[in-house]
Amino acid sequence: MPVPSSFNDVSQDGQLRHFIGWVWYEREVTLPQRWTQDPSTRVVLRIGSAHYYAIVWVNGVHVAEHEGGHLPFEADISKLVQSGPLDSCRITIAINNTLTPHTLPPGTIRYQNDASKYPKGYFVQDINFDFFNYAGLHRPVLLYTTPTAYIDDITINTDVDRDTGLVSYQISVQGSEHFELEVRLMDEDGKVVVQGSGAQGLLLVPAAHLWWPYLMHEHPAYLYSLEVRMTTQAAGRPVSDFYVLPVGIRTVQVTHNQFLINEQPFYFHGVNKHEDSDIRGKGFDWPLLVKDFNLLRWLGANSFRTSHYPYAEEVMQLCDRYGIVVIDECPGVGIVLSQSFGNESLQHHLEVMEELVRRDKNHPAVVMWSVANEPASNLEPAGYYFKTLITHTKALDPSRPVTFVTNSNYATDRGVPYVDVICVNSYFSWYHDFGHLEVIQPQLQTQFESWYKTYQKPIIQSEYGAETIPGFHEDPPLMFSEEYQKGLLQQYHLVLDQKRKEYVVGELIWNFADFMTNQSPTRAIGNRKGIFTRQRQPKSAAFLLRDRYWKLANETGSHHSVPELQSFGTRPFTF
Ligand code: BDP
Repeated sequence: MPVPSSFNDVSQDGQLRHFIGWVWYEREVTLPQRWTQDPSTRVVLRIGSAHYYAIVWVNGVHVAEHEGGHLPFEADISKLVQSGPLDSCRITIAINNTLTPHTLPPGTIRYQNDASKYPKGYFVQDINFDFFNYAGLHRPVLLYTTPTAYIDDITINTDVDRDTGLVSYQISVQGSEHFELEVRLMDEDGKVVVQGSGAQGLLLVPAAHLWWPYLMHEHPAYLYSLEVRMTTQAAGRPVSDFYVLPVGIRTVQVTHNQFLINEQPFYFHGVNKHEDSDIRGKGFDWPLLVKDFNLLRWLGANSFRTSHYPYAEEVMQLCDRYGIVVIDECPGVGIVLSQSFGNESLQHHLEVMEELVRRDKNHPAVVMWSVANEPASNLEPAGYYFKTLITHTKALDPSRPVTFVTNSNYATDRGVPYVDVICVNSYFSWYHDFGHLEVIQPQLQTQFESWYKTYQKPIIQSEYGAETIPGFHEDPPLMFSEEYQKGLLQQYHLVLDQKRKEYVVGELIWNFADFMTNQSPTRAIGNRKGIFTRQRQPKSAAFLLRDRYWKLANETGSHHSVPELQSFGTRPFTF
């Protein structure tokens, strides 16, 4: 089985596509002698994402267990590979993709016991989310080394005082009590602009270049490099570890009706995405990723939400580099069963937020955390659940606003009192009053006004859209045609154009591209609400949205003409 990839779509075996249970990956690798014979080398096995529950052995010895896909985990395997007679190392990973009411996302295994209808032992995996439950090793599995005394973590926070950038840092070192830390911040030309020392400190950057979103500034996404050098002694020998972290200096604030980046109002005009493509499913793929970024640029999108789970770290790195603003969502999607609001689920959800914040806290592109999508937030236990979850997330990262995405009624939602920005999904004239584009304007106005009157918080239209089969044309528009998708978007835009002058701070289309789902009578081979097909070709609505986004960019940011050059090629990709 290729890695990284979902296992579901690479074979001709229908049973494997729908398989639920344990799958096993195994690979034998030969390690360099330096790794196996030098006890001052620490050897680490890192798994980028294993969906869903993973147990890992090295040379038959249990080294790690991890619950949850979409986030990395590691095991220190130095002792194992340094004690054996061999330079080889057998890595075995067992993965189980079963979802239960206490996993994230939750699911239920339903046994079909009626022997007159189903074979013996028949069961299905029920889920309450609308994407295919791809599984396997979705991201790279890596072996890497550090010295036994090493830089374990760095936390950066940035602020701005007039034209001075403030970069505070905190560095944690493992494996040594006595060490020295030197810190240098370099600009994009490689010039050292400020230096520091010690495990924590504040760097003052005179005449700082701020990190600006794409289309908001003529030089967006300015990144400094923080170089951290740790030196210490081990067994009488000098040891050093060195780490370079891109740093964007920017601020984020939320008022009662604005989302501010560097104290300027920011309007999200972007997309919701999925990690999804033909054959590889949710498997990480560089060409696909770069293509998607080129499409974002073509579209004039300045943002996206990582619906409905954390995306690969490489995605976040490109967002930093190109100024694409991110609402970073955890896999809290489809929390609708009352059992999923209990302590066991909450505890796991808190841990997932810890893992997510630890992984993504230093990305300037990440401006807000989303702890869930469309939970049953009207249920009684949802109040305590979201209060605890959001308070915890704010304690982990006091520098960013927190939200979750709701589709509940404004009058009964028990989670929204705790969010900083209200994110609302609605599907007027699609799931309700289907076929009636004329109801969109009054219904959307009522939606925005009700939420704002109740909470006086800024609002993002975090999803809206229509299923569209490319090549279906109907005028007057009929559902599923390209004209209907365009018509629906235009009706939403009329209201958004009024309300963005007041308190609506963003619009994110559902969805960037068509994506795979479970089979159902309402899904014609997956969800077709993409403005691009699954193969990343535009439907008519993509051109409509492109005109709109470039106009919005010109109104709210610096001036741009729709680029002739439709790719990020003006700045070379170097990794
Ligand atoms: C929303 C969900 C999203 C779905 C979308 C749809 O947040 O995951 O794919 O509806 O039905 O409710 O297309």
